[in-house]
Amino acid sequence: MALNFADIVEEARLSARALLDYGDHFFNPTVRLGVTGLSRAGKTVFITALVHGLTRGGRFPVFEPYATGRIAGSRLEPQPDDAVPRFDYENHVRTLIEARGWPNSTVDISELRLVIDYQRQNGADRTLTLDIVDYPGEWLLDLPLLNKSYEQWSSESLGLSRQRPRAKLAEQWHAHLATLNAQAREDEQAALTSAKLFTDYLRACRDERFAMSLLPPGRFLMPGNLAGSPALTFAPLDLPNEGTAPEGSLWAMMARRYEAYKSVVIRPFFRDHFSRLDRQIVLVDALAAFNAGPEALADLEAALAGILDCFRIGRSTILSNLFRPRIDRILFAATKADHLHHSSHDRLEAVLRRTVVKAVARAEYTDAAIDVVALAAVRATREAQLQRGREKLPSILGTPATGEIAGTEVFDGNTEVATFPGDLPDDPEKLFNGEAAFAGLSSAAAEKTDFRFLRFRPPQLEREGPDGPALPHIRLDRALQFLIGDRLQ
Ligand SMILES: Nc1nc2c(ncn2[C@@H]2O[C@H](COP(=O)(O)OP(=O)(O)OP(=O)(O)O)[C@@H](O)[C@H]2O)c(=O)[nH]1
Ligand SMILES: [Mg+2]
Repeated sequence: MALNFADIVEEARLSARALLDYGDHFFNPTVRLGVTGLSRAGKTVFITALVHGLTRGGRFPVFEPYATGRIAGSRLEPQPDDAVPRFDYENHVRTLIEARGWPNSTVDISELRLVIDYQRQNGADRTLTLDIVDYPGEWLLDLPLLNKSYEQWSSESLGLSRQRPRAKLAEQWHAHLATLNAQAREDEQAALTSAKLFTDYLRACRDERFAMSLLPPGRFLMPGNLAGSPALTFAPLDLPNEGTAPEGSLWAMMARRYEAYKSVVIRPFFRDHFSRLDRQIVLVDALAAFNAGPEALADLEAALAGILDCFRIGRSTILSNLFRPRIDRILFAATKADHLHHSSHDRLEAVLRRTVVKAVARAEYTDAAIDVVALAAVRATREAQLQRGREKLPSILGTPATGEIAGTEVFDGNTEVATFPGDLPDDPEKLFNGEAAFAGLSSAAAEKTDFRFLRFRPPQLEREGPDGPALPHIRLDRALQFLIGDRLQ
């Protein structure tokens, strides 16, 4: 690919940054861990539970350096980047443990530095600095746009919006689009209306009934301080297959703004954050897709392929080999596994593995090690057997959050109930066999769906030991072992 001027400037900046980081890492071994996932995937809860476990004596039998007693202690220290908000750890812990509530939604990037004192296997004392970076998965899914022209993006987005169940949600935007002539003079009002209707369509796709994942550009749904700016005031147009945008046309205006989005939003994210990560965990709320239906699961698969593409894109396109992204381990984690009986945990993992394996096969190559886990950063449930007629159903016990509904019952947030959330099939392939594979909210009434996952409150904890209560979890230690176990040898 020929480098343009923007890329060359970018390369110079990246090089300077990489040299600084290199010097730093040399004297002070550091792992920069990216934690990402689409909104509500469980990023904040994951980081809070991980840090709480490491600093306050969690139970991590599968995290080898910890289980064998080689970790002497972990503590928080001021983070290295002054311009990035600090992850609000203390508040999140208080909410989880004292208020038994889930932390509020977070929309920006944030960072936290954890320093781990440990003993090497040969007996020497060392420290490892773990910089944890929490950023929205929506930003990650923007990276592929770096390699796409406005025309390509336009035609792909339109194609997607004509498929089920998106087409129905895109009706208003499509109707407006049909009134536009891309070659006509540029028109601010047309751009504004188009961008608004396009954003409404993206928002409708994200609704829990549909739970679509692949919705770039990410900032359209979380604009932050860019709300209303031209870099966010564009939308796809129905364009001819050939030709270029006439000067002064609506087409040219949209294309210009699309390019502005790349330089104002995507490139800085790539340079300042993504390119500096060493390890990555991608949190996936597969249960939201099961709730919604087979189309949501197919969409999730496409989004995971898109995410893998990002890691490959980082390597193969922008800039020289020397300063390309250095992520060498990627963990895909299905979160909230505590909504399922343990007999289904391996099956949840199998579903995610099936999804990721296909995506890996499609990505031309990534030289990072990839693994998959089903986990619950905070386990909000216990297990029980429900007797229904002669059948014993593997169920879970928990306190549904205030206002959660099951059938005709509305929960008050204090009553513990046993529920049967639905069984995952032995063979994950069965879930992917087309539209009729299972019934979800996108096509069936709530009482007719195959899966129903209630939202539970965080667990009631017993106080124990000098460090206070440990948060129960599922397989969080396995995630830790894969993500940093090798750096603590
Ligand atoms: N039972 C259970 N629920 C969880 C767990 N992790 C997350 N949740 C639920 O998922 C919701 C979202 O979790 P967050 O950690 O806030 O997700 P996030 O990815 O940070 O979301 P945004 O900040 O909105 O992007 C929480 O409010 C909980 O309801 C878990 O381990 N167990
Ligand atoms: Mg969050």
